[in-house]
Amino acid sequence: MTGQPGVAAVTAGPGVTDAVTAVANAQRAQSPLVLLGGQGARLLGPFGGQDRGALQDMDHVQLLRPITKWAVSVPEARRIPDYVQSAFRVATTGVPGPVFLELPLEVLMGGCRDRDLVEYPGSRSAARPCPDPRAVEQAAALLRAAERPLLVVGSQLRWTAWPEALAAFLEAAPVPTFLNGMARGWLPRAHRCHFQRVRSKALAEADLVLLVGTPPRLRLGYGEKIGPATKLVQVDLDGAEIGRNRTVDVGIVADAGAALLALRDALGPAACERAEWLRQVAEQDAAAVARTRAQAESDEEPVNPLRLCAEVNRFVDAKTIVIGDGGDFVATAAYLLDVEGPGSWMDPGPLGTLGVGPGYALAASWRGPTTA
Ligand SMILES: Cc1ncc(C[n+]2csc(CCOP(=O)(O)OP(=O)(O)O)c2C)c(N)n1
Repeated sequence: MTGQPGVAAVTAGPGVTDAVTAVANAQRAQSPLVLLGGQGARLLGPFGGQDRGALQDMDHVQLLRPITKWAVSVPEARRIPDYVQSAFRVATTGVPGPVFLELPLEVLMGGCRDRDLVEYPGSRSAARPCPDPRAVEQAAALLRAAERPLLVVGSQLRWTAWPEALAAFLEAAPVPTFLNGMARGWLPRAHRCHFQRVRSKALAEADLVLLVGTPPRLRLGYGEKIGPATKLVQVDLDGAEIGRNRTVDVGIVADAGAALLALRDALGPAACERAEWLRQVAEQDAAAVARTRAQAESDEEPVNPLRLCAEVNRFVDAKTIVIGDGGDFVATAAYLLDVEGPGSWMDPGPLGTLGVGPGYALAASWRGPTTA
């Protein structure tokens, strides 16, 4: 909610195992999280010792390693600041994600002299990965040549240092745009380029797709919803994601906002207005809304989910944070609710964990200044 890493502290053994689903959810959602876990005494003594059957003793690091960017046991008290700094650096650098720090009993209780503490001021850089200019030029050339370009922006936009980039890009290149995941709400519903209903049809009809901060996975039919002859420009924070599931014509490794601004600048005054194509998608979207109008106004019982969402939507404004927790219902709500602003939409994410709602609601109630 704040744009800063979440922090949780849990007891050894069952505390750590109870946190596993949440950590896995954060990993798939690319959310920064620092999990601090207890651990019994590693050294022989009155509190036991490693592998001697102490209460709550288990190998946490091995359990957490596949679902974190980094899982480690802090070896000595004087290095706690050093490891905590590294935990935050790893959680927030590149693709954000969860980190696990185990703190064994003697590390927590042993203490050390202040002058022995190891720490490094300035241990994190706020710099964001910016795109390779050659790739930007290639993408701009494709965009200039395209007759039916389409923009799909996903969750990585949440972490951009340039929150104004999406609107700025669309000023220069007003192309039909669909938002998913944590990018929902970043354009007002009434924005002339913003559509919600006909993504699959638009993907099939476009001759160029700009996929920004969202991989071609399940929601995009693993790339198959994009027509076979369609050109694809993919922007991702993680270069290893580019080309997954579908051939890519240009790959750009970068912060989503930085890439959009660089593309806008590369387009220059040769604006990419495609009025006829924009009108076509707008008409299809309006027709899709009209097709569901009867359900959105239906009095049937049990209540139609579209009707429920239409009623809830009357209470959604720029201050509302909507939390979707469920299966099909989340998809219905995503179609119908006019959320507005960064962080105004939260859903279970790619791991699809039911039950995230109460935790998300707690976070939403503590919402601090939004940094993105
Ligand atoms: C913790 C967890 N348990 C089980 C599932 C599997 N699952 C996915 S959707 C679903 C049904 C959800 O029903 P509901 O919350 O009523 O939402 P609906 O799909 O009916 O809108 C289940 C059990 C899951 N994703 N997460």
